[in-house]
Amino acid sequence: MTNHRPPGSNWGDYGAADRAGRLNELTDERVLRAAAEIRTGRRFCLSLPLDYPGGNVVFPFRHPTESRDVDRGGGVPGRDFPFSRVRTGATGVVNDDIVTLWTQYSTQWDALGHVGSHFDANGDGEAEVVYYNAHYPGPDVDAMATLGLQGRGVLVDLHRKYGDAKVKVDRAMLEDVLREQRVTVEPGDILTLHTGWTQLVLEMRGAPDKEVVHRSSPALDGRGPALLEWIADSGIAAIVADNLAVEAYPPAQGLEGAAFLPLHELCLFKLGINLGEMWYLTELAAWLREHDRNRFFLTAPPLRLRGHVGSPVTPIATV
Ligand code: UVW
Repeated sequence: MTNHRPPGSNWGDYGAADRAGRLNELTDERVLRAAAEIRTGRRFCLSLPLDYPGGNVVFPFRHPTESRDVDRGGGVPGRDFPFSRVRTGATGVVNDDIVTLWTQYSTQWDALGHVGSHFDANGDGEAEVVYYNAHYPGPDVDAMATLGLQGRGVLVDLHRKYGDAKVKVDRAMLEDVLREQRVTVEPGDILTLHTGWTQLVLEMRGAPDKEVVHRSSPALDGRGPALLEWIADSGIAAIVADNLAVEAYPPAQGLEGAAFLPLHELCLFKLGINLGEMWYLTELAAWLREHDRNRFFLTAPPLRLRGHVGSPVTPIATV
C-alpha cells in the first residue's frame, strides 16, 4: 500500500493488502442479523437464464453463452456417450459439455478489478493504471467468492415509483422513494434496486429490442455528486440492480477529466463496493410488497474464477 490515495477513497482502511472492500462489512454479526429476515423459508432465484438477454444489442462487445459438447476423443461427441465404449458390456450413457461465457452479459457481479483509473498511487509523480486499494491488477471475483457472500438485502422498488420510464434517479429522488416505501438502509446492507429492466428482457425471449433495452427503466444518476456522497456515507456493503449498469448507461457527457462511469469509479475504484447487474428481482419485489416488507436474506457468491473481473451469479433471496 501507499500513503497516496484518491480523494474520497477508503484505501487502506481495511488493511494495506485488502481486496474485499466494503464486503468486509459483512461481519458474522451482520450475517446473523440478516438471517433474522428468514421468516417463511420461501426462496427466490434472482438470476436470468444466463443465455439472456440474448443477441448483443445491450453491449456490442459482449455475447450470450456458447455451448458445445466435449470431444471424448477422435471426434466422438460427449452427448449420450455410451459407457460401453469405455468398458465392454457396461450400461448407461453420459453427457459432458463446454460453455464459453462472457462474464458480464447476464446476471453478474462486477469485481473491484472491473473498473480502475489513472492515479499516482506510488508517488513517483506519474499517474499509472491502478485499481481499488492500489492493486494492479485489480481484485478479482475470487476475492469475493472466498468470503462466502451472504448478507441482508434491502430492496428499493424504483419500478413501483417510476414504471418503465428511463429516469435518472438522483439523491433527492432516491430519498423520496426510501421515505415513501419506509425503507431504512443500514451499514453492511446490500442495497437492491428493482427497476423492472430484466422483466422486459425476459419478455423479449432472447431477442432483445435495442430501443427497449436502451430507452427503458430507472437507473442511478452517476453524475449526481449528492447521490455519490449518499453512497459513500451509507456504509452499504454492495449495490445490486436489475438494470444493465446500476447507473445510467450510456453515461451523460461529463466535464473534461471526469470519469466515464462516475458511480462505477466511486464504487469499484475508490470505495470497494461491488456492483451486481442484470439480476432478476421482479418476483421478489412483488412478494415483498405484498407482505409489506423490504428486507431479505441474500446468498450470492460469484463463481470462484481466479483472475476474472466479473462473474455470473445465481443469487438466492430467502424471506
Ligand atoms: C461497463 O463496462 C459498461 O460496465 P458494467 O458491465 O459494469 O455496466
